[in-house]
Amino acid sequence: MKKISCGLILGTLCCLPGGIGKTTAQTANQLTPVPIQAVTIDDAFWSPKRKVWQEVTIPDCFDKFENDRGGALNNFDRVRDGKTGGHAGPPWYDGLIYEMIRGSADFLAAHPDPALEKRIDGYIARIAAAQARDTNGYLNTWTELEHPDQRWGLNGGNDGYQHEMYNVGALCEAALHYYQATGKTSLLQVAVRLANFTCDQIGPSPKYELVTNHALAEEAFGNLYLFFQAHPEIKRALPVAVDERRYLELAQYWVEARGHPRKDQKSYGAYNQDDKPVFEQTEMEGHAVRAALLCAGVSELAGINGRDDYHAAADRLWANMCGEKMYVTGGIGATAEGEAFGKNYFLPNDGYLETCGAVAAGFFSRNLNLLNGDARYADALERELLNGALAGVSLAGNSYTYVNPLASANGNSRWSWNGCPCCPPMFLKLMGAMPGYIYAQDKTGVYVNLFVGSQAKIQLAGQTVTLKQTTDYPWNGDVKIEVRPARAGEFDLHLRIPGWCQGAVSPDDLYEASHRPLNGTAHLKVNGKIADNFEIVRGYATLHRRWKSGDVVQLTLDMPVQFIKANTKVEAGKNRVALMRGPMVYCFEGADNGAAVQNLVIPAGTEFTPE
Ligand code: FUB
Ligand code: ZN
Repeated sequence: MKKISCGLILGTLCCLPGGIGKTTAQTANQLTPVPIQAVTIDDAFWSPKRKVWQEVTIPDCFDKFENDRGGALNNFDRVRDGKTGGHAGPPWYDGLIYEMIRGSADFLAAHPDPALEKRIDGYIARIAAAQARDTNGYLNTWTELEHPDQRWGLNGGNDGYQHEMYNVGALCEAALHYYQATGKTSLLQVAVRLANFTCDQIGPSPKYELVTNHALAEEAFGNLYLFFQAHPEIKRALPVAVDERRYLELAQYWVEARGHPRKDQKSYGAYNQDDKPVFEQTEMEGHAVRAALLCAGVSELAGINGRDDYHAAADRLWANMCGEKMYVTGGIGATAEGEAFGKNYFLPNDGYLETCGAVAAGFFSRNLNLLNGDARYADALERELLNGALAGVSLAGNSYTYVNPLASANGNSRWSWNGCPCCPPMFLKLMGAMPGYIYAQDKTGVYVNLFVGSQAKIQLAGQTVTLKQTTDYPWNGDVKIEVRPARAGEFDLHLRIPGWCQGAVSPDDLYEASHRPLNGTAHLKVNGKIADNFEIVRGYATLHRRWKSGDVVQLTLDMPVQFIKANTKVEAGKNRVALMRGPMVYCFEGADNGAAVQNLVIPAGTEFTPE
């Protein structure tokens, strides 16, 4: 291996983060996603799983929601019919149905399924009928059925429990994703009516001064703004007025009013990331899902408003989450009490680690990857996709986890359904969205963030560039990318070099220091020849050349079995190692190891071989 200065290596990669910056509309290095609609997945690892999730998991969850405690969909019918009382499930059941629709919509976008689409259309008709009861478009079935005089938690209500803004946000996301999958605006109309009413009611005085009780709507309203900015024709075609700037203003209010006194709402303290202004927060605290979704929103909004205070808060909180409060699996939220983050480095092996936490952390990392154009955030996303979140659903696709401790001796196992079935919809949101996370782009190049067998058609520099990726990842590290521009042209191809495959890291980098530097290496060839003219920029091997159709890039990521040690400040990690190969964290199961699994000792010098 021949090293030269500034992290540039010939033949074999050894990456140092940092590098050349480019300026885009809002933030230097900002990337744009390549959407699901432009990507087709054909992959030995992911395709069979995605088939199970679409054909088994989605119907299984909808069936269970329909039948649980009187039925989540019946709540809408009861509102439509003017009934009172009898709400089934918790107040966030509306939101979970909307999340199911969002996740399903992304699967539909990749693989059309008329029966599933018809089923969702039926649900949308019931949701719209419930909304039609209220002249202002207000919709939150729990409040309407149980406490109609306590909207938004006012008049002695409990907004922390009612989840109204969470539900509104989930509705907006569902509507956008369903429109993008089907071209139908039925749910978008419902969402816009409720978003408009929310903007009428909530914000700086004289409106009700209320922040979200459970973050989610921050990012959703940011996305609603972006969508209508990009689609004025849809705005004009809707039978309801749209002023998208109001959605952005309210999303920003929800971020900026936290940690400040509000006339209509008591502070939720650290549990709801409300003890300090967001721009002064230095640690991820409180309910892990809420915290990570809030940060997903802050990072999304930073990409829209270009503001340094948003950007710095997102970067800082991510560094704390990944450097001091995250497990090797990507799990977050160590303590059952409050489903919350513990103190820095408090990472017991039987920690709580809700599936929703892994998903939310994945969304946060993904947004920072786009904001910063840096591969480390895609590493973190991949950690969730392949470990923290993936554990949440059985191979058969119809049983689920809520908590995912590293070690369990108490028969912790998957359930068929749960009193709070929040995790399966969150799982489907992440896995549904995954095809849109594989590639990204900026004005001059394409980024390969995930190694997934796939084909993408990307609009770049005035032409269509097709990339075809072939790989058996994560079981082996060979990735082949065929580059097919419509006509020969110059652009950059950026390939993520995963952190576990980087030979050198800076010891004072929090994230790297806690995810121990690994010694795997990566190798790169173009058209069969070892590449010697690339740079490592923000964790990507960047190839700049004049590409012609049929050019082939081969990336080989070594995958030795690695012993991972926790940061020495993690008490529970002392004298322990985790085993990883490539991006996968391995688990010893009682089924294979009997009682010995509680105290397995790996003799010095043990060599592992993959099987
Ligand atoms: O509050 C709604 C969901 O219930 C949260 O996201 C989960 O953590 C669970 O508390
Ligand atoms: Zn959950």
